[in-house]
Formats: sequence, C-alpha cells, structure tokens
Amino acid sequence: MATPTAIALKIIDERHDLIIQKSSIHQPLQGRICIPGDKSISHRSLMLGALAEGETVIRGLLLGEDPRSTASCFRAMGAEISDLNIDEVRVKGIGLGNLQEPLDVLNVGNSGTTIRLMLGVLASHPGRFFAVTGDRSIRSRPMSRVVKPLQQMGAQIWGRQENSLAPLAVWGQALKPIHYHSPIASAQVKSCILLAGLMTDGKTTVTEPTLSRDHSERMLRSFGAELSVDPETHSVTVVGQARLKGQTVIVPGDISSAAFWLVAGSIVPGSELTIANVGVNPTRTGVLEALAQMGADITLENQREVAGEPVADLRVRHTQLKGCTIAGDLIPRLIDEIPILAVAATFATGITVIRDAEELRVKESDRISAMATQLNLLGASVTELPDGMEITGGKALTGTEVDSFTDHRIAMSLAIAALNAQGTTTIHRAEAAAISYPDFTETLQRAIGER
Ligand code: SPQ
Repeated sequence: MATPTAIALKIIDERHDLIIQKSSIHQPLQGRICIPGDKSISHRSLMLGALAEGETVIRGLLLGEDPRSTASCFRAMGAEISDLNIDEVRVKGIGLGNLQEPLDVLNVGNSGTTIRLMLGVLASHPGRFFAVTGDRSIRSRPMSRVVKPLQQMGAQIWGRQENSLAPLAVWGQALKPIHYHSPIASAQVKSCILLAGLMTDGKTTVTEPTLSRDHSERMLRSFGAELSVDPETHSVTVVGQARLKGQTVIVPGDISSAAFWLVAGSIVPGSELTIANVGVNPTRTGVLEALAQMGADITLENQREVAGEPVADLRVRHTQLKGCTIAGDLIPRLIDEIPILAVAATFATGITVIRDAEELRVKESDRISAMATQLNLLGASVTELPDGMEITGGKALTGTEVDSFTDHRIAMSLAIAALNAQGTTTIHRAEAAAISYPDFTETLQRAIGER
C-alpha cells in the first residue's frame, strides 16, 4: 500500500483544497527557506518605476497575484513593464503626469494596496478618465479613507455608497496641497496622499496617529522625490511637482511570509529553520517583538542593508510559547501577521489577548471572525472581541474542514495550525495563498521533508 502523502492539493473547478494529514507527518520542520519578495515593496517598485523617467530594474519582485495586478494596471496606462520574473524586471517609466487614459476598466483583482495607492496617482492626472474595480473582496473594502482626503485636495471621484466603494470613477484634476491628519495608522492612506502630492504644486503632508510601514517614504527618496519626515509627530511631507528617476530596486523577502515559518518552527516539536533574506524594516518587525514576548527562540543573523532596507536571516527553533498581550502602537507594525499570531497563541500556554486591531475586520476578509471561527472548528478556544481576540492556548486541535474565505493569510495560517492538529485538515479555497505566496505549499512540503 502506498504511504499516504502528508500534504496534498485537490483541485476542484480551479478551487484548491489543501489537505494536511498530521498522522503521516513524522518530521519536524527543518532546513533553509527562501521566501518570496516583499509585497509592499514590490507594488511600490512597479508603480514608482512606471512614474519615473528612465528605466527601473527590479530584482526579487514578488510574483504573486497582487503585484501582477499592479503591473497590468500600469501597462494599461502606457508603462512598458517586461515579463515578471524574480531575477529581473525592467520598467520603462513614462514620467510623472504622462499616464495614458486606459481604454478599459482597471482591474486590481484582490489588491487593496494597488487600488488605494493608484487612486492617488489617477486623481492627480488632469484631464483623464479612469474606472477602477476589483474582485468581490475589493468591492466591499472601504475606499472613503482615501477618497475623502483626495476630495479635500480637489479630486473628482465617484463610486457606490457615497463614493466609498469600488467600482470607482476618477476624473483627474490638478490638485491642491493639504495637511491631512489621518485618523488611522495606514500605509495605504499615507502613500496614496503622498503619491497625489507628487503631482501637486507645493507641500503635501500626512500625519498619522502612529507610524505605519514606511516603504513609500524610503523608495520615494531613492527615486529623487523631495521628502521630509518628522518622527516626533509621525508626519511626512512631499514637495510637488516632483520628478522621479528610474532606479535599481532589490526587493527583500517579505517578513509577512516569513511569519508563517517563524510560527511553524516555534510550534512543531524538534523544528529548526533558517529563513533567508528577510526584510526587517522596524516598521514591519512587530511580529518579532510579539513572538519574543511569547518566549519564541528566534535569532537575527547576518544583518545587513540592501538598497535602503534592512535585511537579516532569521533562525527559529521549537520552544514552548506562552500567552501575551498584543495591542497599542505595536498593532500597525504586525497587522498582517495577526492571523498567524493567533495560531501561535493557540499552541501557547495561558491566555493571549489581541486588542486595538479593528482594522482586521476590513482586510481581504474579516480576519477576526475568520480566524476565530475556523480555529474554533479545529477545537481551539478563541473568543472574538470587537477589536481583536482572546485565545486560551493549550487545547488539542483535531483536523476538520475549514475555509480560507479566499483570504491568503487565513489560508496559510490554517495550514500551519493543521501541522499540529490530529488527523486530517482540509482547507477549502486554499488557492488564495497565491496572492502573496505562490509556492507556499511546495515550501511546506520541502520543510517537512516530503520533497
Ligand atoms: O494590499 P492589501 O490587500 O490591503 O493587503 C494586506 C495583506 O494582508 O497583504 C492587507 F490586507 O496588506 C496591507 C497592509 O495591511 C499592505 C499595505 C501596504 O503595502 O501599504 C499596508 C497595510 O494596510 P493598511 O490599510 O494598514 O495601510
């Protein structure tokens, strides 16, 4: 009789069930893992490359579905972007202000970063008409957070439910500069306004309540924009009209993707993994701080700086985690890692409380509800809070059928939880992982020694 495979993919009408059988996984997770390129930096390198004068060369681009959406939108507006591959992508920029009116609706697929950042670019291109839409998830995610400040700058934008939902129509204008005090710490809001400010005469400033990821600021500077940052007040100012010059961008590995292996290595007995080339920008390393609070055994090795972003190799060894509280200013620095931290908390001793994370309710899915319901189906003890979760760790999990809600981070978090669940776990709609991690399943198979 053939030995059962521990990890299998079943494809039904293009929907993938990821099946994980704990009974046949003997191996701890071991080896060296190379993760895909950072999603936030990948989007920004394609966008700034398209808006710059001259050629931009991107190495290490994430080949996930989200950056592909960004590339296809900017191609539709005249940027020449070579075939996407990891080694080298060449972008022939058309210069700020020169985007062509697209002949069809721009479709951002599942990507919130694409639509929100791009709206700042479109709104500030006078005399051109743009229509933008995305998938079912995008059409339910709030856009007023960027539409309202852009309207304060004079933008003309229309959409469903008082211009708050895609599809959106944009009639590009010459905008006026503003100082926007954002009620939320959101890199998408900040970046959208800064991108609009590039084409706007004068100084455009965004102040946020706490610092969100700063990849836009770093990359805008390196492309030649005049930009100043006040770290005391969490304010960024860009001076328009700007001119951007094509650059070489080296995209580090995505710490949000590394987080799955940091937690897998921590919870599967006997594991030891090295995750190579991880971006450790301080605005993204909240997950390392949360896992340190939980007692995880993680070390940063070979720390270096690559093209303006700090990078390190992360080594993780299995250890018993303990519950902790994750809240406050830490939240924007680990917002995308909360689903996988909820998995870590499930295998920790004691109680973990996650608060101040109401933003999770308006991501690709309602990530609070998704993680609470699906982990509870597996036998965990998770209570939903309006702005987070309370998780009592240490309950034994048993495999069952769970759903990703077509959210990449939910699909991958549940796959890691399944590594420690008895029996068979089937994750429906696991194809969502391809949004940010196209070869997640193959990497998991390699880590357990199946390939
Ligand atoms: O791009 P999208 O769909 O919004 O992706 C997510 C993710 O989990 O990959 C959020 F669902 O990441 C956002 C992140 O949450 C990417 C991002 C960025 O690149 O600027 C910023 C964060 O969003 P926000 O709303 O806090 O600005």
